[in-house]
Amino acid sequence: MPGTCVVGLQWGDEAKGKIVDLLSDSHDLVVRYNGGANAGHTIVWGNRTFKLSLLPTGILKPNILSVIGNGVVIYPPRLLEEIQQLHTAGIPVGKNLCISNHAHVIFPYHMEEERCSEKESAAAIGTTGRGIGPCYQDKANRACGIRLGDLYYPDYLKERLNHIVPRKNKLISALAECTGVEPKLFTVEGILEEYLAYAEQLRPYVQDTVHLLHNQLDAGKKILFEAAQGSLLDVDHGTYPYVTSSNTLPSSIWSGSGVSVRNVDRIIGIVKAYTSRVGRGAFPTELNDELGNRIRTVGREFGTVTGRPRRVGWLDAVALRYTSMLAGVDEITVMLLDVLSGIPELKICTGYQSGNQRIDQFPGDSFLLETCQPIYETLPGWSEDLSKIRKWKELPINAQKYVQRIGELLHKKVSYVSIGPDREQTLKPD
Ligand code: 2SA
Ligand code: MG
Repeated sequence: MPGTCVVGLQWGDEAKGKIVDLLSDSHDLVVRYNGGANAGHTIVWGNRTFKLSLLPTGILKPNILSVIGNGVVIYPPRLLEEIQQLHTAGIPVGKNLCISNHAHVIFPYHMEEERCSEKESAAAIGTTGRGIGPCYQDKANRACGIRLGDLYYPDYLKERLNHIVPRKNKLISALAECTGVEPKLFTVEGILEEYLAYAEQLRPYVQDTVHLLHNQLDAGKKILFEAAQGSLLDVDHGTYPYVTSSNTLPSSIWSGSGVSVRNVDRIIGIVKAYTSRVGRGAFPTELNDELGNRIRTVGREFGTVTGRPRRVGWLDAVALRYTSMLAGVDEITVMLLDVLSGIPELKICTGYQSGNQRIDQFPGDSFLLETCQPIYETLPGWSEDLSKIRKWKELPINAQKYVQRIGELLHKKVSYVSIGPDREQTLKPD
């Protein structure tokens, strides 16, 4: 039974959560395969709003099995907080949540390592400060990585921490010396006690998710894979080094969940009607003016996790052609179209100028992207409020044309257009 993947085609925050929520009705499982508590999904459910970082979007529905795959990095206190938040709202989390025993664990020393490295450093990436980079670094390095399943073997865990914590304290002190911050150091006993307690609370959910997922596939169940962050933040293909530390493209479904991508026959690329980015790095279509401020305010473009104002700009079709190719998307959805209402003229970047050269292919190097000036195509805007519209044909003709142009530029079918957070504010182009 084939599955589906939902992936953001920009720098994250494309409103993937809304589409995952919609599609989850026709799937049996929702699976996260990358990232950690750096992700932030805002899900509007009836008159309630939930902000989730680690839990898959499917968690609001008890009949859906929500799985956190081995490719995700887990900060246990945050995960427990999210579970508690749902319990308090009357949404129980029980057998509908499974977490891979092979997912790597984020410890407080990871966050401290990141803080001491990022602080006022010229090499800062502008991270979310959630320990994501240092944890993936330890996973690849092997000497200091700890997986969720390891927490259930206290003697082994203690032995590992005896080796890791002194190293981390030295590393943190050295980084702090470079960046001039006051370091915070750790003890094995403190961490051991804290994490053994988390392990007990997480015990009902932790298991071998690889066999679980394959058993579900054998039973004919349908899986929806939910990518975190956006394709331009992919550690291999994104705007390196201003990327996250995981592969955000659907390519990492295989490694991050243990399910072959042969089980995925529909890949949906999520595109925001404009562009946003958080953190440092080149952004050719960025609007550093009043219009940018207006889009940020109307689109509520502030980080779900950190509250940081997001940088905003025009839609970049050069970047989108690159990511839709890399992600192998079959179709796209255009989100937050309503935010552009009232802007007399809209621009779409269709090429770059670098020196006296025109560039039509997205340069996968951040330092080359820095040199690119956008070449724009201008389209007429619309003034109408879109929020009450329920049918594609009722959209102002210029809004329809804007969406159709995005589809044309990417050579992709637009399967949904979103004009607000509610489910009813989702239109299907004819
Ligand atoms: P990290 O923390 O190591 O993954 O940061 C590396 C870069 O990746 C960016 N990044 C993000 N960009 C947009 N949205 C993200 N999630 C949150 C949200 C962000 C927030 O949904 O709003 O609350 O600030 C996210 N996560 C990582 C990050 O900005 C760095 O550029
Ligand atoms: Mg987000």
